[in-house]
Amino acid sequence: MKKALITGITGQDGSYLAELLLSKGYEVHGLIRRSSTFNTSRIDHLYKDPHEPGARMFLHYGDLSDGARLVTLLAGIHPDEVYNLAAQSHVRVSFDEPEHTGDTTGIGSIRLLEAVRLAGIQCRFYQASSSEMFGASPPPQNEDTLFYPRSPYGAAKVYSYWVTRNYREAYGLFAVNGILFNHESPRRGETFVTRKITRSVARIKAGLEHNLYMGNLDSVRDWGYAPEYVEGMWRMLQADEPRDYVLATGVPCTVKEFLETAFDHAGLDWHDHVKFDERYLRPTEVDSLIGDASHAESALGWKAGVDATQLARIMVDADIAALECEGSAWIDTPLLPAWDKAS
Ligand code: NAP
Ligand code: F7E
Repeated sequence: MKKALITGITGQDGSYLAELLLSKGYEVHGLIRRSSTFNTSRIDHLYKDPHEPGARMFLHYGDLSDGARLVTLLAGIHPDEVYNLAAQSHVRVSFDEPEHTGDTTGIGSIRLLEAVRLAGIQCRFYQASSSEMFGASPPPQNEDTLFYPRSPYGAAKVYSYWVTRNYREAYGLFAVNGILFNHESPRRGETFVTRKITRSVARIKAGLEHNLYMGNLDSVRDWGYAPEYVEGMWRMLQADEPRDYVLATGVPCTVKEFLETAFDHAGLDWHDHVKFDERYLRPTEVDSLIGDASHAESALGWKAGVDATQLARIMVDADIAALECEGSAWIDTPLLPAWDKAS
């Protein structure tokens, strides 16, 4: 049985990747942060008491800021594959917390790579690189496009990209960068724009809210469906040679177009509900990200199947269903926590 370690297992991608690897017969180990409330809601459905026979998912406390812990974990688990998905992943928040973002999204990766080296294990390593690294470089972007990050988050990801390549070249580690364009799902964090929109559509439809406050509606993104992207991550680690790959749909969509599709799908007109709030603008914006994933298609046989229009409908349906299921306890909670004004 193959063993995998996933950092960021409690996040959107970590939860789908854990599902995929369990379905393929892996033993899955996940790094989770200690928090004062439960933070495992995305993976609770996968969890079995480890005392029971057949349990194949094991969670370990740890943090990318704690290098010694990473060494002891790797030495204890001896994984065949390590997926480094943990990060402070919110671009707007990275302007508020640039040092923390550098420490986790950037230096965290070299702590993990160094832990692999110090633990002396043979494993394959996946680094969650991002289209945000391309920043101001014009589209279409592929593996050869110059990096021009436009945020502390993008800059931290560029650092992680290069140390991953360096460990491949310096130590012969099978280490790859998946350069993933935006990918979303009903499990997307509530402060990323797609989920913010679809969650709000559900609440407006239910009569719980009237207005949605947004920033820049003109930026162009290439939005795909997260479950398909974790399949691409896995394929990168099964390849014969370590290589970096872009995963994207190649289909551009503005924030405004996503809004329009999501509101239309619920029979609403976004013009009646969407208001501008400058606090959602970023000091520097990434105007246009449109990926060219042809290398992933030819070498890995990976191709995105769901585009932004289908995605918006999937997410609106899921948020409407969640609202109907969860009843009044959930309905009474505000759209965003009162302290979360940045995203
Ligand atoms: P996400 O939902 O924000 O999940 C981030 C995960 O990292 C969570 O499990 C979080 O734990 C964990 N984490 C944060 N700081 C940590 C730390 N210091 N130590 C250990 N764990 C920590 O992100 P995602 O959308 O799944 O994305 C996965 C990865 O891909 C991230 O590295 C992201 O930057 C990158 N990426 C994402 C996209 C996208 O469109 N989704 C595109 C390109 C690249 P808690 O649950 O405790 O907060
Ligand atoms: O913003 C605009 C905003 O926060 C998308 C992360 O997964 O993908 C993600 O980063 C666009 C931006 O994602 C609001 O200005 C307008 O142009 O959903 P987002 P992101 O910044 O593209 C990359 C690939 C990653 O790697 C990251 O980890 O939407 N926008 N109004 C808004 N964005 C937010 N969040 N909230 C608004 O109200």
